[in-house]
Amino acid sequence: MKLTSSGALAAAAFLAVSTPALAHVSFDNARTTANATYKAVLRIPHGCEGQPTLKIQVRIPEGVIAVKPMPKAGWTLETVKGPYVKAYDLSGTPVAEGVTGITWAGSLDDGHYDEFVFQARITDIFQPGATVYFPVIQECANGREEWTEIPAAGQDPHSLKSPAPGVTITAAAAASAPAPIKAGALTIEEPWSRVTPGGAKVGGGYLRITNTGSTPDRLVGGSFPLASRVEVHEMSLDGTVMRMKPVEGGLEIKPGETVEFKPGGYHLMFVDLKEPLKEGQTHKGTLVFEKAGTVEVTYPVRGMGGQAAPAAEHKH
Ligand SMILES: [Cu+2]
Repeated sequence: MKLTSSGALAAAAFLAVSTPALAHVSFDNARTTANATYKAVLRIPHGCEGQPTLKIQVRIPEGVIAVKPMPKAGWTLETVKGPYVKAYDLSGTPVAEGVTGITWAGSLDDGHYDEFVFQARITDIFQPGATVYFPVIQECANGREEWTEIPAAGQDPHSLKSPAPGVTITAAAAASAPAPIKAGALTIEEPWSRVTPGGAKVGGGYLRITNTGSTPDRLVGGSFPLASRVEVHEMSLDGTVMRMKPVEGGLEIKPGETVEFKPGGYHLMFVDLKEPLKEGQTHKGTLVFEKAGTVEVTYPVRGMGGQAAPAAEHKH
């Protein structure tokens, strides 16, 4: 946003912190998975300092393909096409060019709100946890707002005055979770493991175990194909440092209780890894319970993005 006085700046900064969705151009649904069609609904909440909006221009970033804007009554629609930096696979067909820009031209009063829609396929050059930014230029009768700022690595997007609207990529596995595993009175859900940096000797296993029965059970061990053994670990605070240690005698799962294994909490430790765990792999291991016995569990390996745990987690 363009601002004219320090008073306005302070007020706008406050507004941006408390109600960013009202102040900024943004997407209605700012989460999607890679390699799926994303319906982008761009919200234009106001004009430029009281002026009506006459044009909305969206720049399509590299790695976003098969873009189709939706025509809008009362607005003319134009697209710019061009070559991509590289060819992308679209259901088995390589595509090397496509829409790189969209312009809607019409008029939208400053006191009104409107939405502009396009669909696009965000390719898997974007990892889960990444945000894909679509710079937008809003032209008005008497000037323009440039929603083109992209946060640097580690920078809080809320600290930007005119951030480009972004959509965050979520892990596909989370969007289409596999069926829960049933073993006796236990239900095991959403197992996953995390990529390990080269040379790491341990990996982590995460999932959720619910005891639907009326007696306690106990997780006493397990197996993982690339590890020499599997331990159940918990995190605890040692002074100011989080450390992990094996749970002695196995972990009790009480009747009616759900135990969450997650980065920074209880986790399965795959000890003495023979090779690193890579994104996209799946590994079939087992969990061993006192009552429910041996249960087969398949762990998809996911990236670090959005799931990063404190580095201390892997210090024994
Ligand atoms: Cu551990």
